[in-house]
Amino acid sequence: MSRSVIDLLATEARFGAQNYQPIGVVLTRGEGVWVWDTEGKRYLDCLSAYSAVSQGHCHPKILAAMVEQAHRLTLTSRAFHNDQLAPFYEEIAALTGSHKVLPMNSGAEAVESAIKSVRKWGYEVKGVPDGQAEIIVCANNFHGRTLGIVGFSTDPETHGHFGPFAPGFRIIPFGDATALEAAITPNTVAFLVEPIQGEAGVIIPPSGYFTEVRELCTANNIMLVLDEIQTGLGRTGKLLAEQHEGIEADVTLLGKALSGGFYPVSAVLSNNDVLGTLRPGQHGSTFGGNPLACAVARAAMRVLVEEGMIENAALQGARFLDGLKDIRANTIREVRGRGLMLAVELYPEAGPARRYCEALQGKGILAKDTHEHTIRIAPPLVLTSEQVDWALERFATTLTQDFS
Ligand code: IF1
Repeated sequence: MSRSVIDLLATEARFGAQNYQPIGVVLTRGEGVWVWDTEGKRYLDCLSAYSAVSQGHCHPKILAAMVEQAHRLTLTSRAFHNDQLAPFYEEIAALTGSHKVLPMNSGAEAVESAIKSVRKWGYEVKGVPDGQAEIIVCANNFHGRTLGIVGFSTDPETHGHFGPFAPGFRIIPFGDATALEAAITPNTVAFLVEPIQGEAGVIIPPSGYFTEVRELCTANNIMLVLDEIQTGLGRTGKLLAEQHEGIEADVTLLGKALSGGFYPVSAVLSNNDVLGTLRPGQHGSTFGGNPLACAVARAAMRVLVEEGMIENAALQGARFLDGLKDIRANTIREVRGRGLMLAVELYPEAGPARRYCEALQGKGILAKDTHEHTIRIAPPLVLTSEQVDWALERFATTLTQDFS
């Protein structure tokens, strides 16, 4: 007999580091937009593992590619070549219009690798004095959990008691091009920013912001590094969120959906200059660029395009956003979103967002609160109109529910 939910939760609590506080559901199976708990109850997944499962749970073509590759060859290290790396480079470069690719595993590793690369570019190409490179970042950023990254987080939960931290970062408000201009010095090598701030609560910058950012970066010879780990690969209804403003980053970071949720795969994409500064022995990863990761990522990118998931994200995202905006509830302060990256911000008086997420769980929807008062909605990009309408009915009844 399988173990009870109570037993599983108690065992997790006993042995595990308590760095998460999950909603009380134990999942055991997934298919497309749906997941099932150990008791057989079905839920619409409105988190998609923080946008990593954009292609839908257990996508059959990604699964087939993974199994096929796992039977053949999984890991060689980069000490030797493997026959999946070249096609992976070729396909990701063609898809994104990039010149150079650095394969890593987690999103945070891609961010760290970008920081190292733009600093090196700053010293070797731009001519910044050694050890003086500055990188500009935004308040309320979220770029991952490693020490280099949490050191420039403005969220006390994220960086508190983890110091001391590395210097070399300047923090400016998000969405304010004037602040960027004022923060630039001759030693600035890069501006690292999310196109839409995810963890901050799906914060969309004012229109025209990234056009100005692009101009400032170009005028001052600064690398624009866009962290598209969450926004990239169709999530916002375009392949890359930068396309909403018709700009191009110098360095683009991808992760999460790059593997469709099967395996941690991330990548730094750049123009020739930035990644071009890395020489043998100066950076690496045991698992980065391994044949299993490459085969999985190739399939994940292929199905995203072939099955029209990017267009579908735009279409269903608009339907979902309109539907949320139509909900008349005095709990709702604001509804935001682009593509299938959506958020409902509640009035503080409505109580914690987690309570609403738990109520949604009861109705067969899994969503995640962020920052006390915001419900984040990010379903797989394979969602249908019927499923959007099904979800909207449940959001409407939950958001108008009286919890007092
Ligand atoms: C956690 C949020 C999502 C990211 C961006 C890099 C990374 C992430 C823009 C690092 C990761 C995650 C990780 C997860 C919570 C989460 C998240 F709530 F923080 F905002 F997705 F919505 N850049 N995001 O969003 O990627 O190293 O994790 O692969 O609990 O830390 P990673």
